[in-house]
Amino acid sequence: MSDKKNEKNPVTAATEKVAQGGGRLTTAQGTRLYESDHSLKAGPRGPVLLQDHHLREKITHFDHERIPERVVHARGAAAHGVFRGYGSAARITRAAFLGKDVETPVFVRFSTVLGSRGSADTVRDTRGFATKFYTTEGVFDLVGNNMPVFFIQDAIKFPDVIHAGKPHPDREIPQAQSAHDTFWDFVTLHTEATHHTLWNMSDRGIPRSYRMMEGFGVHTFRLVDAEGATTLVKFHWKPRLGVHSLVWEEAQITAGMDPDFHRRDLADAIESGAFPQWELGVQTFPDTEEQMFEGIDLLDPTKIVPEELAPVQPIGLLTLNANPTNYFAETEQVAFHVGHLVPGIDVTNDALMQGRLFSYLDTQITRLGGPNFAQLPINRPHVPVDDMLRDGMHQSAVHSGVAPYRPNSLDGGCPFLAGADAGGYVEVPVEVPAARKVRDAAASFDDHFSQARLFWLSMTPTEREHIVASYTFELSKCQETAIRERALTVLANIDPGLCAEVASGLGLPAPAPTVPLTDPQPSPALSQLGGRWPTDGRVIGVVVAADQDPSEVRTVRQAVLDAGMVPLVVAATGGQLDADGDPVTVQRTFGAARSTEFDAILLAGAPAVGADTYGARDAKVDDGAAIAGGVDPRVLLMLTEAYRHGKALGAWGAGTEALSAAGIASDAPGVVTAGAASAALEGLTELLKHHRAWDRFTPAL
Ligand code: HDD
Repeated sequence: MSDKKNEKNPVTAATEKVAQGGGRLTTAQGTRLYESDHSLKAGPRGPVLLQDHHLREKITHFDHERIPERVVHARGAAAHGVFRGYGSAARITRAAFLGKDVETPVFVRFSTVLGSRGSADTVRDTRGFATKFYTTEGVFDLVGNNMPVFFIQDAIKFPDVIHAGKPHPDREIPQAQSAHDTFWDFVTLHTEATHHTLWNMSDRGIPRSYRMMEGFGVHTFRLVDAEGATTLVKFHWKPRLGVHSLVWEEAQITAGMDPDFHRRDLADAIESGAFPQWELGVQTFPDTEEQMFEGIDLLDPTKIVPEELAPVQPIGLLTLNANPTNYFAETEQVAFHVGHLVPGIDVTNDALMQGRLFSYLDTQITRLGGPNFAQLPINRPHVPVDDMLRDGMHQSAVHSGVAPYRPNSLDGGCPFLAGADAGGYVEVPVEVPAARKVRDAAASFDDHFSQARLFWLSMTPTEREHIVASYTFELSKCQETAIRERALTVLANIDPGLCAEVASGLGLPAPAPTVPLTDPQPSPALSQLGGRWPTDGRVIGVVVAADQDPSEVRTVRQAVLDAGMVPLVVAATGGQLDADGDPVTVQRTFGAARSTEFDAILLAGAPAVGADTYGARDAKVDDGAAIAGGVDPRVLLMLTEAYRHGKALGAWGAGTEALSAAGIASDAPGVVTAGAASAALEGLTELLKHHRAWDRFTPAL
C-alpha cells in the first residue's frame, strides 16, 4: 500500500492539536485541578461531601453522555472526502457543485438499517449511503441506500416496515436480523415489499466492504438548468473497486469474530492511503406529464429503470480521504435530510420522498436535542448562514442586531432575498393536476412482482443459489408455518423455480403462482459477477510455519504492499520473525486469526501441530487421524473455510503440503501453487481481481 496517509480532517484540522493536548486538567469552567482521583471527603475514611463541585460536574456530565440512537440506521461509519464535478451535468442542472472540476468537501456515512448502535456490521440488511455535500450554494444531502428500491411506496408505511423488522417488542430479539416472524409477516402481507426483500436476500444484503457497494438515490429527482428546463433523474454511485459481497457463512462468522468489520475496513483503507472512490452518475428521463419511462412509473420507489434502457451517465467523482477525528462529534452527530437541497436539484411527487421531506428534520430535533443541530461543526454549511432563526436549546451563535424579522427597517432591511439570478433556491413551478383528495396510489403501483422477476432473471446461477439459500435460512427461522407458506406464494409469483427450491429446503409443498408471470428482459447490469477489478486494500493472510525462512516472508510481504494490498503475517505465536537482523512482525496468531479476515491466503510452509496448539494435550490430537498431516488444526480450519468461501489460496514450497492436508487439490479452482513465493503471489493477485473463485460454487439452478 502506498505511503500516502489519511488527509487532514477538514473539520478538526485547526483544533486537532489543541483538545486534550497536554495542558492542565481543568473543570468545565476552566479552573485548574490539583487532584482528580479522589472525591472530597471528611477525612480519608469519611463520607463524601456534597460540596464537591468537581465530583458532581464530572458525574453529571457522564450521566448525560449518551443521546438517543437513530431510530433506523443507528449503526454506521463515516469519512470525509471530496467530490469533483465532471461538468457533464451542467447541461441539465445549474447546481454549481456539478460544474466542471468544481471540488466540494463531503462527509459520507454508511450504515445498516435495523441494528442498534453496537450491532454487528456484517448482518444481512440494506446499507445506508448518505452523502453531505458542503457546496458553495449550501448543503446538499443525497440520502441513499445500496439498493435502488424500497420496501414501501408511501412514507406512511415506514413505521410499519420498521416495527416489523426491528426486534420483537416482548423480548427484544433478534438483534439486527430480518430472519424472524414479524419481518416476514409484514413483507408477505404487504407485497409491494417483494422487490426490495429480494435484493436483501441477494448478495447485495451482505457487502464485502462499504468501499465495494453501489449507492442509489432511489427516488426520481428533478434537475433544473439555468433556463428553468427540467429533467428527471435517478442518482447512482458506482464504486471503482466493483460491487462485491461476502458469502453468508463468512458474514455470520465475521459478525462474531469482528463485529466492526466494515467500520475497520473503511478506516484502515483510508488510513493507509487506499482512498475509496465512487463515480456519481445519473439516468435521465424526459420530464413528461405522466412521469413514466418505457412503461415504468418513475414515482414508484419499488421500481428501477434497467441501465440497459437508460444508461448511467457519469457526472462526478467522490474520493474519501480522511477519517473522522471523533466518532461522536462527527459520525454520530451528522444530520442528513432529504430536504437539504441546492438550486438546480428539486424533488418529485414520489409519496415516499414527500414523507421523508418531513421525517428527517423532525427526527434530528429529538436525536440532537433541539432545533440548532445545523450549528454542530459537522453539520455547518461552508457558506455564510443568515437564517433569522433564533434561540432554542443548544444555541451557540451570538446573533447581533435587533430585528430578526422581515421586513424590517431597524437592521437596515437585512438580510436580503436572493432570486434565482443571485443563487436563490426557487422551486420548479410544476403544474399540480386538478384532482380530488384521496388516500390512494396510481394503478401502476399495484404491480408488485414483475420487477422482482426481472431481478431474479438477471442473476447468474451462482447468485440464484445464494438467493435460494438466504430465503431458506430466513424462513427456517420463522416459527409460524402460515408465514412460511405465505412467503412461498410470494416466491411463486417471482419464479416457480425459486419457490420450488426454497419449498424443498423448508420441507413444504411449493404453491402455484397467484398472479400471471411476466416475461421481462433481464438486465445484466444487475449481476455482480464477471469482470476484473482493482485489488486495492485487499487483505492477504500470509500464514507462516515455524521452520519457514523469514526473509522470504519479508519479501512477499513487501510485494503485497507494493501491489496496494494489505499483508497480515499469521504465525503460531506473536512477536517477530528474525529475518537476518531485519525482523518481520507477526500481526495475527493462529489462536486469534480467522479466515474471514482475509480475502486470500498465502501459505509459507506447513505449520505443524505444536505444544501451543489448543487441544494439543487432548488425547484426540495425538491420534494421527484427527489432525491431517500433522498440520496445525487452526490452519486447516482457516484453509477449509477460505476454500468454502471461494477465496483464492496460494502456496509455495512446503505450503502445498498444508493444502493437501486440508484436502484441497492444488489444481482446484482458485488455488495456485508455485515453486517461488513471487509466482504464487502473482497468481493469487490475478485470482483476486475476480473477487472469488466462482467456479467453486455449484450452481443449483
Ligand atoms: Fe430514511 C435515516 C435512507 C426512507 C426516516 N435513512 C436514514 C439514513 C439513510 C436513509 C441512509 C441514515 C442517515 C445517516 O447516516 O444519518 N431512508 C433512506 C432511503 C429511503 C428511506 C434510501 C427510501 C428511499 N426514511 C425513509 C422513510 C422515512 C425515513 C420513508 C420516514 C417516513 N430515515 C428516516 C429517519 C432517519 C433515517 C427516521 C433516522 C435517523 C435520521 O433519519 O437522521 O428520519
